[in-house]
Amino acid sequence: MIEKLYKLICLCYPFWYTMCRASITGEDFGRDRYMTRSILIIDDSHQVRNDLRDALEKAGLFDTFYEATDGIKGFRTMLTSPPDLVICDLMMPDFDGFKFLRLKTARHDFDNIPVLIVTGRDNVSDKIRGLEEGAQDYVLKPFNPLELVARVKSHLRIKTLQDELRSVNEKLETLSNTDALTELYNRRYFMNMLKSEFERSKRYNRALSLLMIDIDFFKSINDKCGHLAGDKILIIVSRVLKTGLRKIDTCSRYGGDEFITMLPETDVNGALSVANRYLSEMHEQDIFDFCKELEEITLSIGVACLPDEGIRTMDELLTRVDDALYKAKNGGRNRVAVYSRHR
Ligand code: GH3
Ligand code: MG
Repeated sequence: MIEKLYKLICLCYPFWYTMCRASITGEDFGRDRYMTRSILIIDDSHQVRNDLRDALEKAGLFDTFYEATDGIKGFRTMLTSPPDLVICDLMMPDFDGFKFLRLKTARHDFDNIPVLIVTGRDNVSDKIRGLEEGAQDYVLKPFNPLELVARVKSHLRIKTLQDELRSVNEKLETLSNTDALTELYNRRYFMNMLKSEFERSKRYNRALSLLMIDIDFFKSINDKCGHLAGDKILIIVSRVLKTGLRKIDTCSRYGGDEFITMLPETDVNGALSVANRYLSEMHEQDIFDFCKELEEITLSIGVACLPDEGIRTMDELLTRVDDALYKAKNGGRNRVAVYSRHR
């Protein structure tokens, strides 16, 4: 509940701040931001395109103007240069505004681009249809330039807020999946990824390997060199663990000084080569600068792999990789051990 409230405050803050700033300073909210904006005007009449452009240029709202003479040409322009706003006529000879709206609505990456219809057709059913097909607003020809500019400003203002919301959401999502100290994925994210990879591997009998990695004697590293040095070592280990992995691999901080790497489409030989690379890379790390009492940091690594008929659930796979890690620890540390049913 508290976490939800916190997220809500984080999400609303940019809106609240921008609104308050505008009302306190009397600043024309968003005017500066409009300066690097682009607009696409779709109309078969050269005269109307010019009039629209004139009105908007005078208001200084956009610095790039794209023009198209029908809906399909407009859509093609949008694909190569997505604008901040579209003004679109309804009735055009080859490809009308309704068809344009349908194409645009099918592309979710264009959801944040508002469309303002400017048309001579003053009947209610066309207005309703245009709005239902995805337009945000409606202006009749001959248009009043001041009204047009006011409406465009209003839609740009909403777009700015929506863009800010989207960016805050993306940042929140990244934060909620990331371990703050090491910037690796956190355990929650890892478990979600493992769930789907485990299902895929079981269903299609594909190889899947897990590496559970634990720093040797980390507690005594903290004791000897201090907690800050311990944190730096966690960061160094994380860098080693994620370097050289493929895009489909996932490495995360599992908790404390424990890490886990998932290698889809990788059998035991592939997993062993990654694990041995980890050991030798750790051997190369220079930690003298922040922990003079230590000669080197070593890791113990457990490996468990699918397909394995003895493993039916994801938890069983995690238990096996944990068993393998303990085998590596008990075997003397600074080594790799593979889970085997025949111990
Ligand atoms: P072993 O070789 O058996 O793994 O011994 P160990 O000392 O590494 O194992 P143990 O689990 O006893 O110690 C883990 C330590 O990691 C204890 C805890 O204080 C420390 N630790 C956990 N999280 C952090 C952290 O974020 N920063 C630092 N500096 N230390 C941490
Ligand atoms: Mg440890």
